Amino acid sequence: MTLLSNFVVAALVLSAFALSNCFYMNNLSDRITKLVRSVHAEPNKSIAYERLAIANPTETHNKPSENHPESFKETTNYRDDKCTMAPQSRFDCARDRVLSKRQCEERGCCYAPLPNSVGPPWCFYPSLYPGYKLGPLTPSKRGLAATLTRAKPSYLPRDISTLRLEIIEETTGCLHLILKDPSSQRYEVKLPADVPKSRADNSDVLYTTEYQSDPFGFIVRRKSNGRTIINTTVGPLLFADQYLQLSTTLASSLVSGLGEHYTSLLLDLNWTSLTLWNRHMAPHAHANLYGSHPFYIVQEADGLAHGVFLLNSNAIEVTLQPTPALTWVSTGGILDLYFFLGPDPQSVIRQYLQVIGHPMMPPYWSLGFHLCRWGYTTTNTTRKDVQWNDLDYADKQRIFTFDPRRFGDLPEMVEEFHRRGIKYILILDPGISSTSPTGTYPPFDDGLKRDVFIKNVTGHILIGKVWPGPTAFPDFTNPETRQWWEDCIRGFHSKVPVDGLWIDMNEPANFVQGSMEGCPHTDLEDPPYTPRVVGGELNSGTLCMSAQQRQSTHYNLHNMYGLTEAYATNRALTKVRGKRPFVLSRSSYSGIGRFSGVWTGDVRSDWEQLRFSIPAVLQFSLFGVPLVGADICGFEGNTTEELCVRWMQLGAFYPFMRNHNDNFNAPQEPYVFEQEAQAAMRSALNLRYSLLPFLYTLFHHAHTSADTVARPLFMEFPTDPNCQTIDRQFLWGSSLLISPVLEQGSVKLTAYLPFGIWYNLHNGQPFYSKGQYLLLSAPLDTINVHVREGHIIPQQDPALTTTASRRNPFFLTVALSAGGWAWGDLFWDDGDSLDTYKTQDYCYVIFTAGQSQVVSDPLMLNGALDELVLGGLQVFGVPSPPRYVLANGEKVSDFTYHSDTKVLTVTKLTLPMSKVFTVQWAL
Ligand code: MIG
Repeated sequence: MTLLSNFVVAALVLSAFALSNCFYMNNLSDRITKLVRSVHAEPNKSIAYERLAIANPTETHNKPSENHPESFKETTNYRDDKCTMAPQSRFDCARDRVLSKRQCEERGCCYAPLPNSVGPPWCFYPSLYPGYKLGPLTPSKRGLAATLTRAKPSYLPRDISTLRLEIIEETTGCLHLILKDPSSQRYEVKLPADVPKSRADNSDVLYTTEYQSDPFGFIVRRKSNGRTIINTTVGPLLFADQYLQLSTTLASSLVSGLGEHYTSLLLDLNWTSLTLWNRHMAPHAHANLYGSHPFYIVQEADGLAHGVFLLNSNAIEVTLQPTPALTWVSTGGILDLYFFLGPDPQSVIRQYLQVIGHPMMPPYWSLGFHLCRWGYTTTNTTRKDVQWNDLDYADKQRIFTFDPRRFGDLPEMVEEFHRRGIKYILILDPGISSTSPTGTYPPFDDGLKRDVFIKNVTGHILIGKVWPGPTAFPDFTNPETRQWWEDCIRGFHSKVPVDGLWIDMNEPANFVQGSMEGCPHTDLEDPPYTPRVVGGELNSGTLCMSAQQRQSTHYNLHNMYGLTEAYATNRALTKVRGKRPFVLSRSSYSGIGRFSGVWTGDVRSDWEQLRFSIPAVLQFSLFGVPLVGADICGFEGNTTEELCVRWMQLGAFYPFMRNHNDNFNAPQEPYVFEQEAQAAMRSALNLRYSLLPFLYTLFHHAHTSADTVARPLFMEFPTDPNCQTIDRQFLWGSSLLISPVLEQGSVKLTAYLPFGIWYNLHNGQPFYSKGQYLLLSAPLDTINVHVREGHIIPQQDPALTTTASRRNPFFLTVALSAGGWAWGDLFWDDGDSLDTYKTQDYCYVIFTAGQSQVVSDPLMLNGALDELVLGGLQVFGVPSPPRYVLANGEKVSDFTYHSDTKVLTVTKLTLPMSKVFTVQWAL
């Protein structure tokens, strides 16, 4: 089938990280007063804990609270009194190891066995477990600061008894709190490339803060309604060299984030734990996977939301309990916490992305259909169809080479692709073969000379083992490495002009534990506490923790390996090609969306993995990585025809759409299936291609305003309780609702339609929903897509490639609201140039419908749209047959009206897109 044998291509631009609404604090003393005041506010409502301190250090402590006389009762039976909290409110005092009753009590903790060994801990902290004491809060460079001291060290090795607390009001919605060791230079995360700094604005902050002085704890409330967002006084703050711990209550049980894991959109709070430690591991439950995103978002009761980001790249384990509450444990670094007050879910994500960076603008062609597999063993097989090559191309599996026999004409093949408007991408693994005879493999020789590889603790290059055999690993935190990487890419590109790069195995994955020589026995390899990780040890499946990188040890930097490689690759491609880069990474860390898309790794070809690919994609949306998708039809194992059809249908709505298959598996390219299946796949592809202008516009908004592309329903309908949990359906932007079949044998599905009119995109059939579930029919050739009333979707007639599609006439799908109104927009540029938003080389057109007409309003018109026309439109919800239709004032004859569906269709228009146009219908 020809459609599939062609890829995508197109035209223009990447732009700048134009962060909206940046604020700097303009009047620090005002701010400080406000902060201290907020601490004093509402004394009667203040926290019900002993020794509640307010920020003013002269304030007397121990003032009984009228509301909670209980908490101040002096009692001789200290232990018992402090151990009586409900089991679900216990915080584990023995999470680092199993403790006997005696050992538990030696820690000063409570011991109270329960019938079950799973669930609430038996050894738990008493209330007011001794900890740090807060000193006076004083103005600092950026906000307020204080010293925390503890009288006695905690039970942890190398406890740090003095901490510095810093509190910064970054913006009205973002509070930043840092806890670190003032006396030593501990590792702190540096995100590659600066994120434009936020500035505080003048309006009032959305939060109030309160501090408990002894033991130190803090509370963050939502100012508008007093709701507690964070309360860390429920458990101790622990801060030792290799163990940092902080507990907090949660405002509700509706928590999402903390990826990358194989979970539903809402996390399970029933005494579960999630480890963030990048690992080469096929997606399955209870395992740390490829990426780490220490960020969560909580849906509050009334549709408001907040988020929390712990900027820390060490191994992190998060424990969730039904209290509801959460405990962060990190094995190093500092506690660098951001609180985002929203107040709505999309604002939370915007605030998070102000800290980690907005996503890149992808090239237009990268939104087309990608076809790939491991096992296209020659250029001849690749030529059949594909646009990607896996490891097969490389000579002895070494990157930056190609096999002279099987891939000898790779350069010609790529040229040929380019002539046909097809793009070409290939895989790069970071491991650099270290055993080729000197002089035969420049990437290694040159890398040695330039000192770009990660070293072991004795200062020699660390050698691990990956596909090519023994390999060295580039240290992308070193600027020289990034230059060397760019040089390698430039050299290879001069022979094989790849259009994008696929960076795999960058957790980094290693087939031996640590290194070929093992690892030294140190506290880094075997810390006092190892979070629950696949393989049991931090260095399983990766490098030694003691390995040396420019910025720090691998122990601290491990989770950032993929991010730093993505940064280097993005930068290199930009320089080498001078066009908008496309990078796809497996491993990820907060902020990677600025440089790269992500795929969800080695999913199995089965129905469960199909279903869980939706929450996986949606979570990456929350993490600022909108360009994401799962391997369509599944990677591991053989697919079935039905599964592959359903997966192509859902995959047509992954922001990143790629069919990819494991080596030796049965083929799953669309053309291998029966006619009926092919037809279903073709129609899904046509649908996606017709929607590319809309999808591209959504990416523009993600890039410039940190909007989400694939969007959870709760984000768009936060006050609808039915939307809180939905992760079998999702939206594109705010207007397209996608309801795929996720079960074998099903030809219908129950889908939720939020309140309002939803039009079936295929035929305009309206459904007036009260906010209800509906049984939708979904034969094998159908994916249900609904357009939300009040929206206009810009589309184009689909063609075989994105390049060809982009030249076709546009058409508009106009979904009228009950009152007859609708709105939509289009961002358009050449699809491939750098920074078009910054350089203003783009077009931006707004479409409005109302009073029986659709009008375009081109707000920005720089190139690109010049030759293009509006070829037609379909208007959903036109109450009665129009007597005539006028385009720019002239009568048109090519229109039809269906009275059963109330759809008006106008065709054969040729209205220039670069001019204002009007289409009217007379009722
Ligand atoms: O050890 O390059 O997730 O997409 O096809 C497997 C071969 C290495 C893992 C990737 C997969 C890719 C495969 N790679």
